[in-house]
Amino acid sequence: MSEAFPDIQKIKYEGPKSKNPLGFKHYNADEVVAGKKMREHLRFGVAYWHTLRNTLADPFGAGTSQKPWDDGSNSVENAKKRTHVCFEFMDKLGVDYYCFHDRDVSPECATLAESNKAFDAVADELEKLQRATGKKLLWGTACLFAHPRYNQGAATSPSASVFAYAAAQVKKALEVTHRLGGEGYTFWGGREGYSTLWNTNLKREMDHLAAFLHMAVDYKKKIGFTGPFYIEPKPREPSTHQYDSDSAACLNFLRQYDLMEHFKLNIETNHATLAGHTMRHELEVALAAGALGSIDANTGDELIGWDTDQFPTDIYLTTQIMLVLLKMGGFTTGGLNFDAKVRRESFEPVDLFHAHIGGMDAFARGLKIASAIMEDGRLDNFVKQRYSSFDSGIGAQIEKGEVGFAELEAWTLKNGEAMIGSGRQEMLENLVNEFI
Ligand code: XLS
Ligand code: NI
Ligand code: NI
Repeated sequence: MSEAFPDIQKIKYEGPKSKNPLGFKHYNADEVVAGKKMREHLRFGVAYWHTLRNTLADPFGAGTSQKPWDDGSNSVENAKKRTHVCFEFMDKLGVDYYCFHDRDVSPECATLAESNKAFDAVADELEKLQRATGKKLLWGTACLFAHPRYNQGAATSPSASVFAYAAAQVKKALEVTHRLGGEGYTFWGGREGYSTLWNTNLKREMDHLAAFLHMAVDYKKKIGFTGPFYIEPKPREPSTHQYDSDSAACLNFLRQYDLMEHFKLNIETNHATLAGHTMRHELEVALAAGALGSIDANTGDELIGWDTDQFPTDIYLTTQIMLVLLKMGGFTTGGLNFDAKVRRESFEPVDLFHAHIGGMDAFARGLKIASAIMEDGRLDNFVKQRYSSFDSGIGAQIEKGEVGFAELEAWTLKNGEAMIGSGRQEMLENLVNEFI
């Protein structure tokens, strides 16, 4: 097969002074930062659905994306051709991972049996390509939101036959993910929510979603898939309300239905902001519960307000993300999957390179900055100091559970008015800016 990007060579690290839009200024895969190679910290992934399949249509107009290698058909032949394009792209970019939905890589056919057959044929091709290149599947997933049968949800559909179809689809997607050595498997509940409460039995739908996830856990054990399951929170769009609305809602759901040990979260920036949170907030909430698994790296547009899935270029954002990741000790099975698409106005194949290079450079800078902030230690020390009244005396007794209200009343009567120091927000914001 001829190359899809014949004019583009392997992207190289050229350093911060380079003016080449097709060179890395900061991402230097094998450079060691904070004790590990950049590629090991960052574990970038290409999102098949955006990079290979997104036509860049929007609610007001048709797609603009130019994909000269793609004949636009739903054939298995065309699907196989795309797998080669994906691997050429990853190779030229120097990205080690990719992620897909079943229906991104292979077509939805007239029957489930035919769709499964097509999926197997494309998986054969993916397996060969993985073997030849050493590239890996970060996670797989099933598309349970695009087909018209899922218009009222999949696991939360009011129709038992839709629930069954979705289960069959996830079963197959799990098998293929397992076969391809996928490091994890993601559940994003696209339409698992409601459009109106007037027709919805919320309790029953949430019970069904939990039953579905328990079945997935059982099946995972049955086939010997050991990677984690991820839930990807998002508050709405396309549903009015999605049950997995944010990190806290997901964690509560997992605990309520006894699923906590089987799931981690896959946090996406644009979903965090749609939920009215910062990315940092969502990450910290997941981390505090020991459930931060992976990241969908993108960013939204404050003015448009949808899930615009833009490539992340904001160094302040990437610095915060990398600070949380370093605090966690880095990814295990997760990575930074670019769940992002180029703008409708950026329709040429080369734009896909510019977009990913920019995202990778932004995270490389975020990593270096976060590592420098940690090495400097002042920020960390300030936070430690801020809580130091709990390190000894009455504070330590509170943390150890040795005292109750009566003891604290006696202590306060004896010690008088409480003491608290300044939070120093502005000083700390300035400190962080020293490094950016
Ligand atoms: C959509 C989601 C989706 C998931 C995978 O908003 O981000 O792309 O990551 O199903
Ligand atoms: Ni996503
Ligand atoms: Ni998204």
